[in-house]
Amino acid sequence: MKTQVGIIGGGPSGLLLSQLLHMQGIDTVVLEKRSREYVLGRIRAGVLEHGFANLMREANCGVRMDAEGEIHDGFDIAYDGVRNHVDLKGLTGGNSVIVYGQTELTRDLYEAREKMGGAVIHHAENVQPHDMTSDSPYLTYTKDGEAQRIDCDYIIGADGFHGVSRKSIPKDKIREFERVYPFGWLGVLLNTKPVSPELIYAKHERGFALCSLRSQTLSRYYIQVPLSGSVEDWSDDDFWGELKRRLPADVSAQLETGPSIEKSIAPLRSFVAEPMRHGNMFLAGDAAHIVPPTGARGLNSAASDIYYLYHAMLDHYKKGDDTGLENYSQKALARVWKGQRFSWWMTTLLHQFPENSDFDNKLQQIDLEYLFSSESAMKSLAENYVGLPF
Ligand code: RFL
Ligand code: PHB
Repeated sequence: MKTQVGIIGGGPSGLLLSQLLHMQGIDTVVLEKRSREYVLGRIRAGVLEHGFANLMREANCGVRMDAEGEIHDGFDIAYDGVRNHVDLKGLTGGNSVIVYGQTELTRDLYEAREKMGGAVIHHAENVQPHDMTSDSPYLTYTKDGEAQRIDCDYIIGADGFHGVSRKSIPKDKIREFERVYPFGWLGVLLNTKPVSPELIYAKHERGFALCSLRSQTLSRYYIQVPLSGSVEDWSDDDFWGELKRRLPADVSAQLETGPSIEKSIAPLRSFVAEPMRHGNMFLAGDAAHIVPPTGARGLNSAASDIYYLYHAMLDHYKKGDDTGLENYSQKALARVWKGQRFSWWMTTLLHQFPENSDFDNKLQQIDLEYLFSSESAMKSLAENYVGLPF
């Protein structure tokens, strides 16, 4: 088989790029290891920047997002039993975020790919990129026990943190930067009215908590947990007890609990691989960088990679101009690192770190007090949360 752009990974990054390029007449094939149902069963992001939303619209995938997604003009940070409001709209001069689940967004992308007859191959096993530094790179994989090969102009590694793309780059050609946090997030999803129409991030001495949502009938809650335990250690009742202890009393009193329909633990990690290109293979999204979810940057950072790659590919195929491809890694990384800084800062601000000294804890408290007392600090938070320009 032959294509112009061979994409490894059928998550939001790979699907969005495939859809955008196909609409411009550029041929792509997406190789996804898992089934569509499996990909859609992963409950992940919930908060989108407008830059991302615009890309979804440009990809002809924005109709349901615009109809069902919620515009959020602000959120709360609870600390010491008090809710402090972050007025995103006021602080950024009119910007906001959209609450629309990654599951729904991925479903929209799959449906759009299907409608256009886009090639998305599920259950592609043993995917491997080859000859990445040559002018004729290719992909091999196994499907239903048979070996397959796809020749392409370019390979896109959009196969997430555990994918094969980044790992196929020789160790001396890539540098990795990493911080692993000594805790994870235990998340539950349930069919109840959210405790608050807007998100609440809570700092508490027992650990961080987050009240989020997917819609006004679907709630998503998280608590910081040690990595030593497993999800089986947490009954729903244990979860509600712990969440209530960490929220301000008035919020806990209003919390509607119920049976969880999903429960999982996500470890927290900051990670960046540089450069995001090896010859004619380009990395995008979680394959190249991940953040702790605290600042809601992960999927949004993936979106800016796709924006840069999409325009670079357009320039190459439509104008014969390779400047965008040459500059892709540098340009993408400049924005990625700002997202990294913000996610690290918000994580550091709001979590309990078991190894912290009294001095560290005091500084954390002062950082929060300064934030709530300074409009400049609040503006900086808001500008990063709604997403820096592409
Ligand atoms: P994905 O979604 O991991 O998709 C990669 C795809 O590649 C497939 N794959 C392979 N395919 C073929 N061959 C192989 N060898 C392969 N190896 C893997 C996988 O099956 C998968 O389908 O990466 P992508 O597309 O770059 O998307 C990134 C986002 O998923 C991620 O950044 C966000 O979910 C992060 N995130 C959030 N981001 C936000 O912007 N806002 C949020 O509010 C937010 N909340 C979150 C989050 C992530 C979380 N977890 C669980 C990590 C909340 C949580 C709890
Ligand atoms: C979510 O709803 O899953 C979510 C929202 C905001 C975050 C992280 C996760 O910062």
